[in-house]
Parts: sequence; C-alpha cells; structure tokens
Amino acid sequence: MPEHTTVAIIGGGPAGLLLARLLHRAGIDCVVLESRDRAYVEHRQRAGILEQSTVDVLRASGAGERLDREGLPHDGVELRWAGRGHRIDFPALTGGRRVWVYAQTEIVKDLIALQLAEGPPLLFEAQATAIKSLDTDRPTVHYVHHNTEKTLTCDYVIGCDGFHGVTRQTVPDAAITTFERSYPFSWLGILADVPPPSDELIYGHSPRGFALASMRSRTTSRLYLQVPNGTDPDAWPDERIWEELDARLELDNGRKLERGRITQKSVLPMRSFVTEPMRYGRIFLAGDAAHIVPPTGAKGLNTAVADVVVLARAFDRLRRTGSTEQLDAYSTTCLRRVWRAEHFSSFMTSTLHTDPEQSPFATRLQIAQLERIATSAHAAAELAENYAGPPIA
Ligand code: RFL
Ligand code: PHB
Repeated sequence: MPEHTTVAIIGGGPAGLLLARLLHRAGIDCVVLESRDRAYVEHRQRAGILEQSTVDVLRASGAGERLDREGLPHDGVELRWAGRGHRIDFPALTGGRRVWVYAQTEIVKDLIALQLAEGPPLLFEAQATAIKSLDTDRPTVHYVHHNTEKTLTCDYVIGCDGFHGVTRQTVPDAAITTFERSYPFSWLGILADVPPPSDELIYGHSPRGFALASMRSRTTSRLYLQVPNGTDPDAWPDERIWEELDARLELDNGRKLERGRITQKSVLPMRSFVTEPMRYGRIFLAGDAAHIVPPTGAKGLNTAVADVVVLARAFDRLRRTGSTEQLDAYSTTCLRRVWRAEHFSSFMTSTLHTDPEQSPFATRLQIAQLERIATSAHAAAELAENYAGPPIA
C-alpha cells in the first residue's frame, strides 16, 4: 500500500469506485479507502434506475459487460392516480433516450471485481478519520485499517464518502453553504421474490399515500410505500404491505399484485440537500457527500456518476496539459445538473406524495398537475427529459 498517491478517494460506493476506474484508465494513480467490508458494500440495497448517460459511462469504462447482459432497458413509466394509468413514452418524447433497470448493488460488484483484478488499490475496512494539512499542496488522510492508524499523503482528496462521511465535515463551515429540505414522510421499501406487476415502473398517487412498483429483475420486485417518519418496519407485516400496495396502486380491472416471499424490508428517510461549492482547495466532494435527493425521481446514483465523470475529465486534462481550468470549473459545472436533479426530485416527490397535513385544495392541485402531464405533450416531455436525464456536460 503506497504512502503517497495523486488522488486519495474516500469512500468505495458507486462514486468512489467509478472515479477510481476512470482515473486508472486515464493513467492517474489513486487509492480508494472504504470503511465497510466488501460484503456489506456489495449488498447494500439502494438505487435501481440508470439514465442512458450512466449506462454509456459504465460501458466506456469497461464495466458494462454484465449490465448489457442482465440490465433491462425501459422505454417508459406509468403514472397512476384515481384508478387509472398514463404511460410516459421516453424515446418518443426525448428523441430516443431511455433508462435501464440494473441495481446499484450489481454496479458496485462489477466495479469492485474490476478494481481488485486490475487496480488501483482498494482497501476495505479502512475508515478515514481526519484530513490534515488541508491548506497545503500535500493534504494527508488519516485512516484506521484493521485497528491500525495509518496516513496517506496525496495531491488531491475526493470525498465520495456519502452523506454521513468525514470529508464534508472536514471543510471549515465558513467555506461552504448548505441548502436543505426534509420531508414529513419516509419510504418503506421491500424486496420480494415475485415478478413485477408490469414490465415498466408504476408510480402511484393515492390519498392513502404514494406507492411505487419497481423491480430488480423479471422475477424480483422492489416495492415502496410512503409511511410516516419514524415508522418501524416491523409494524408492517407482509399481509399489510401487499394490501396497502393494492389499495394505493389500484391496478386496472381490480387486478391484484402477485404476492411472494419478502426478503428485505427497511424504512428510508427522505431529504434534499446541496453543498456549495463542492470544493475546498484540494478537497473535492462528489455524489451523496455533496448532495442528496429524495428517491422519487431516481436521480441520486445518476447524479453521483455525472460528478465523477466531470472530475475524471478534469484530472485527465490536468495530467495532459497542466491546466487546472476544468478542475476549477468542477463545482459550477456539476451544480447545474445537481440543481436540475434537485428540482425534478422535489417536483416528483411533492406531486406524488400525500403530506400528513395536506389540504383538499393541495390534493386537487396534484391531480391537476397529473392531468396536465396526461394531456399535454409538452408537460409529458418535461417529465420524460428529466427522468431519462441530460447528456453529461
Ligand atoms: P454512497 O453509496 O453512500 O457511498 C459512500 C461510501 O463511503 C463509505 N464511507 C467511508 N469510507 C471511508 N472512510 C469514511 N470515513 C467513510 N464514510 C463513509 C461508505 O461506507 C460508502 O461505501 O455514496 P455515493 O458513492 O455518492 O453513491 C450515491 C448513491 O449511493 C445514492 O445517491 C443513491 O443510492 C441514493 N439512494 C437511492 N437513489 C435512487 O435513485 N433510488 C433509490 O431507491 C435509492 N435508495 C438511496 C436509497 C440512498 C440511501 N441512503 C444513502 C441512505 C436508499 C438508501 C438507504
Ligand atoms: C428502485 O428501483 O429502487 C427505484 C426506482 C425508481 C425510483 C426510486 C427507486 O424513483
């Protein structure tokens, strides 16, 4: 394990692993420190929808082989409210863009396997505890690996350590501004050994609360229900979950969801959060370390991928020309896409969820918005463009 590297990457989630892959292919040396063990990181159940640009990046980085075999291309989603559905056709509304179902767990497995086989160094159970000498051109990452304290000096530190990571906390408060919104509800998410009710995702608005039917494969469903903050998943026995999904999704002709074994159940809080700028000197923040969205628009993972693509290009430019111009523009470049994702995720969340305090007037406004999407190609195209995502700037 080297004691010095060009780029120290803190966090081996999708952002850190993909950044390492892109830097390695550009001939830039780096090291990834990940606090958890490999099994934990590979099985953490999270996002499932990839924008076209995310798929393109994974393919170009050599990590697209299994994605091409097992990923499911999706050309639309269904919005349902008041017992009827409206399909949003992505390619027709966006000039050919689509999304893919391929779980974050699988991307992480693919990237870890490649990195362990080809490099650069990836250390599990290596928890960064502090970053020192922040204001010099040789920052030092202090970390604990298997109970031993170690240091890694570097030219740059990239915080890919998620919302609760150490990197953002290292930056002096006065140097960054944060913007935040919390929501008065959470999602109960389940994984079930049962085929999804439809070939495409179903986003359901209901006065009982939001419901989402997603999938991990043709035989595994990923289903979500809006629940109050602080909900104990054990308060939701399997039978209650299936009944509530049926009541909220109201499938056509009274059709019920096929029921099957539930293999995972958890409650996820929802938050919107942005850090500006996404940089302090030689410290850069990427992915969830810099910004969080509520999951309703499926933007979290895709925005993290866009960040590290911009960063990898900037380091490549620095290596080839000595120019820091792109690195200096990193935060501004990324924040444009970040705020678009924040707006869309917030829009999807507020259009589809029922606030515990919601007035009948606000519910009518939500229905008016959904009707507008169903009857205006402009409104539908706005949703489709955001969902399928723009090319990476
Ligand atoms: P990650 O995936 O959180 O990875 C950060 C990594 O950093 C490690 N780490 C440290 N390593 C070393 N030293 C330290 N001091 C460290 N502190 C932390 C962590 O162990 C972890 O491995 O961030 P990244 O790479 O930026 O990726 C972002 C995505 O994971 C995230 O945007 C999405 O998963 C968000 N998200 C979802 N997005 C969706 O689009 N659809 C979903 O259904 C969805 N579900 C979720 C989610 C995020 C969740 N979190 C973060 C609470 C469900 C959950 C539970
Ligand atoms: C998922 O499959 O986990 C998923 C899909 C779409 C979303 C959020 C989560 O908007």
